[in-house]
Amino acid sequence: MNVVRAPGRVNLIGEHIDYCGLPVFPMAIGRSVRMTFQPRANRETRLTNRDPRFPPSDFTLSDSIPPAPAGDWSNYARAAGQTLAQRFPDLWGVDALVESDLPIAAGLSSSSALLVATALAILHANSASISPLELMELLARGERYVGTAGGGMDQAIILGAQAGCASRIDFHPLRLTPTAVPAGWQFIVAQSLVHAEKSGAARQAYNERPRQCDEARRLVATRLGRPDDTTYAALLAAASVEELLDASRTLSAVLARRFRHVVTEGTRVRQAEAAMAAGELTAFGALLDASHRSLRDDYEVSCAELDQLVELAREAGAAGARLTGAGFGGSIVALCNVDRAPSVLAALRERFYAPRGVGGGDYVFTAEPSAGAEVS
Ligand code: NG1
Repeated sequence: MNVVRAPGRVNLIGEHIDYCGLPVFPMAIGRSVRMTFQPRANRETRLTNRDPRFPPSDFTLSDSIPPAPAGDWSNYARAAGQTLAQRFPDLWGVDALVESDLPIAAGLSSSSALLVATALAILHANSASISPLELMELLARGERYVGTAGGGMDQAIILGAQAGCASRIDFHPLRLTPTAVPAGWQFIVAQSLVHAEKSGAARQAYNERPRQCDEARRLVATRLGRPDDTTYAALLAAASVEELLDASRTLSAVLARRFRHVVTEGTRVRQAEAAMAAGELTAFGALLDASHRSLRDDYEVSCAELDQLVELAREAGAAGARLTGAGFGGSIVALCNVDRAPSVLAALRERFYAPRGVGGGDYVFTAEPSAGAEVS
């Protein structure tokens, strides 16, 4: 028997810009998906889950695995199986038992953690090897099997995180650059209790955003007389943020807002990485706040519960807070000095969870920068 542990992640800053090819700045957290597995001598894969909400599921590894009905948990494992079978033709399957202490649909990437865990179990069981960067890219494309048009952040950080660090992830080409999280900093995650089910209702709203960003980029590039700039990175290299925002005035109001989020969030990622390296907690917190406002007002992916949590965290002494992950529900991440963490946690329990009758629940917790996935 072997065990693979694939952590969840909290994105610190750089939200909804990975699919625009711009750098993001997440860290892996201590909570994870654990998969105990053993090889089979045929192409079947049989999954069971300790959580009774997720019934057993079987599939045959092939380069075209039929999906289970939309929303079925096994689709993330099927995505991993199909993706690997396309890359390695003769893989055998595994018997696997899944356990997790990662909340579901909470913006902490439980789904990508399951996908990564399945992929590592199948690779290990077959003694198949592949470079980490190739696997990250393969699995980022592979997760689109479930119907979301996501970027590559989650698979990259789940596989490539370093303990004690957040990582800047650059795309095209993919690379990870770690920065140590200062000892006195404490990140806190608080769930909004609104499920952000990307395989369900949030999918359409999520997928609409990459399309809008693409259209906005194309129109601005044309307007600037640079129709061959086919990426945000090229546009940002060619013009200042001010020039880009000026050129975006001709867009529809919605596209101009989406565009403004992408280019300003890109700037905040660089500033946040520098603030962390310099140990400037107040500056990092202010960037979290600015990111939240941008996601709420320009990108329109927040909701009343997330906004309230962000406010409460700040009132309780956090240096800053923002929604994290795709939004539409899910969680916030707040940053505070480690001494302040108990009072921020207590304030959120008392003022957000207790009035909803779940004050004693496990909905708010500290997030420690953790290592990426591993097989033991
Ligand atoms: P979550 O929070 O797991 O729904 C999604 C995308 C990311 C990124 C974020 C928003 C997937 C697997 N993940 O994350 O690539 O775009 O939204 O920043 O689609």
